[in-house]
Amino acid sequence: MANIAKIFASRTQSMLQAAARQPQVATRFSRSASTAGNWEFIKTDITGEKKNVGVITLNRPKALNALCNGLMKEISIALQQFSKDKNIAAIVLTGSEKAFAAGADIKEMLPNTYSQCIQGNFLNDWVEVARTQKPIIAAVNGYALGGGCELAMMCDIIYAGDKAKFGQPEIALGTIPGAGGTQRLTRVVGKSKAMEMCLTGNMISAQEAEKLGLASKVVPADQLLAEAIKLAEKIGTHSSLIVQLCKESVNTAYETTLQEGLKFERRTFHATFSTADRKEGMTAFAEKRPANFTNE
Ligand code: DAK
Repeated sequence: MANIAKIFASRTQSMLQAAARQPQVATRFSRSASTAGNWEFIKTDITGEKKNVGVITLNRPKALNALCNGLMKEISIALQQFSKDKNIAAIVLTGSEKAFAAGADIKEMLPNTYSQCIQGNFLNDWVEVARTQKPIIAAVNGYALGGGCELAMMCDIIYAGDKAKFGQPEIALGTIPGAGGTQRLTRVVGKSKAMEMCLTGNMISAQEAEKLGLASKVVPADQLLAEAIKLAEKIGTHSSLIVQLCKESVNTAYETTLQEGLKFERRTFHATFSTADRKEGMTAFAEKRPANFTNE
């Protein structure tokens, strides 16, 4: 009990501090967003009717968007920029029609030794995706293999194009998944299916991914990005402060016991009663009008 209360108090405090810092950071970011375009491995865009959806497109077509260090660094920077932009409500991460990402870059990894992996903090930029506080939707067309599948699972929601393929083929390379394939996948699809995928390297279809709960929706490939942006816009109609709290609460389900998670959820629910947006949301309902959230 004391433990969960402590976790909650420190998370809430850091969230409130982050929220308090946001306006100044956002002003700085609006400039850097407009200069975004100097990327080598990705493209970024701000879209949606209210220009509140950030899109990151992996753009390394010759290597099927293999996730080299440079690409992961750029994703990490783009996410930090979108995080600091107070106008961005949600982020969409996507690839090409042939590949979301065919995994970490095998040729780049090939010469690494054990001591280099440990001492060089190997693949450190990968942590940024799961650390991002705003919702991230993975829009997956084509291959999402190895690190590509893991990258999608670090996002909050996966939409899949109807020809998408998910898999953890590391076993065939003489290694094992290293960015969540044995952990996040197992929590989502259960032990038997995760074992089967990780031990055989076999791919599953978009339809199977949806059936297993790995993807929340399958749409025709050519409509995938539009559908993902529509979803991001829907999320963007709500209070971004409350969306952030809600995301954190759902994620807590993966990281703690049921009792601790329920306690965290209840305390977070109570915390919404200290916000202007909770009051506005309920007032708007009672007055039969749309809510006008201020993210406070
Ligand atoms: N890395 C480097 N290059 C790749 C690549 C990859 N993962 N996947 C494809 N490519 C390159 C190919 O080498 C080829 O390049 P060129 O030969 O033309 O120069 C080009 O992309 C086109 O590929 P193919 O010719 O193979 O295309 P196909 O349509 O015939 O086949 C395929 C598509 C996706 C089935 C095939 O390319 C394939 O099997 N790719 C490898 C998939 C794979 O094994 N992925 C897992 C990689 S290991 C960690 C974080 C992450 C990871 C680990 C730790 N930490 C944070 C610690 C992740 C590890 C992995 O992902």
